[in-house]
Amino acid sequence: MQDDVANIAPLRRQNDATPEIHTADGAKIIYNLPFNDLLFQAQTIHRANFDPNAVQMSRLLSIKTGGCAEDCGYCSQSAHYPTGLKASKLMEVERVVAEARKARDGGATRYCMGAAWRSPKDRDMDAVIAMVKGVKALGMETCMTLGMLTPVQSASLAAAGLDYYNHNIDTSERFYGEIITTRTFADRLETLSNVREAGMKVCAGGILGMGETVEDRIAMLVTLANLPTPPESVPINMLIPIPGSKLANAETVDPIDFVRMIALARILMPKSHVRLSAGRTEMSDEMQALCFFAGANSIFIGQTLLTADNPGEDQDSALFRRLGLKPMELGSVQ
Ligand code: SAM
Ligand code: DTB
Ligand code: SF4
Repeated sequence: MQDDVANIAPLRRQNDATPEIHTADGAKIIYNLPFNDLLFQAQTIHRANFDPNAVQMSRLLSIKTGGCAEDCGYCSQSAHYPTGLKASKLMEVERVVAEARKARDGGATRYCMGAAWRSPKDRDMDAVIAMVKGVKALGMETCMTLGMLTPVQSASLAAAGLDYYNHNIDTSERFYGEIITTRTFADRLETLSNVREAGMKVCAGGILGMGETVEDRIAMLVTLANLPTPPESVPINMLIPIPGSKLANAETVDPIDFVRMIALARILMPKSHVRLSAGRTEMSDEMQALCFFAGANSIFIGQTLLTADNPGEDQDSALFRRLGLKPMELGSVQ
């Protein structure tokens, strides 16, 4: 079995000038392996690349909430849907840095700042650059997600010391237009390329549970794995249904299918951090344990994501104790 799988998806050497190209058909064969074979394969690859018991912990802050011009059907922050969320202005730099300090003292090694923008306005750049510098000075890794970026904006964030930029492709190219109409899948890829060109690390993933097919989910991972350099971080979100949004009543994802996707992400992108992102409040400890076994090795900690709930610290430390997991030290891998 091992050899068969290795033939379908040879371990690509990342950053190689001639990387293996993954095909949707090959990825589908892996996805449909007997569950035990799939998990064994994923765990074997995981162990070859990471400490299997270490999980990276990031903390999120919404630095600018709500009132977004985009019409993303899953989002609480889109102005196109009556989600009841109150919009607010860009936070002050000092407040952001103070929140980051608290997160660092609570064990987070990376601070992720998110803004409900289609893209940053030039007048906002000085403030976000000051935030990057202030958070970096605390000794944390920095990540931002601000919407689409031009090459110039990407370069100035990189120069300020921004380590990661999060920009999700969310789903397959085929299904994208069902979820978002105010921008295209190609727009997303263009920003990812601008971010990469500017020398930042890329965080890009998507959401499961928006009414997409299994083929759409696989196509999303194949797109990410086939980028010239795959993302260093791949967040896999389970849709948090937002009342009032277009996807308020979307059908939930089968937990076994979700775990299969984590395993596929681990196999297609052996050296990337696979992040078990939104939706953990609805996952049992057992489901999360299977996700970690399948290769997930990063989570968001803290009571709130951007606007929605996340398991709090007490719950996560109990889970980590039950599973013998430990926080990943900064700089231990990658
Ligand atoms: N405005 C920026 C953008 O769209 O790139 C950054 C913030 S946006 C909220 C970041 C990501 O969060 C989205 O790309 C999406 O993948 C995820 N997300 C948003 N709402 C979600 C929800 N209700 N459930 C799961 N994931 C969600
Ligand atoms: C990602 O993929 N998930 C995070 C982060 N990147 C920015 C955001 C999840 C948001 C969940 C919904 C909310 O809190 O509003
Ligand atoms: Fe705006 Fe981002 Fe939400 Fe889309 S996902 S509505 S771009 S905040």
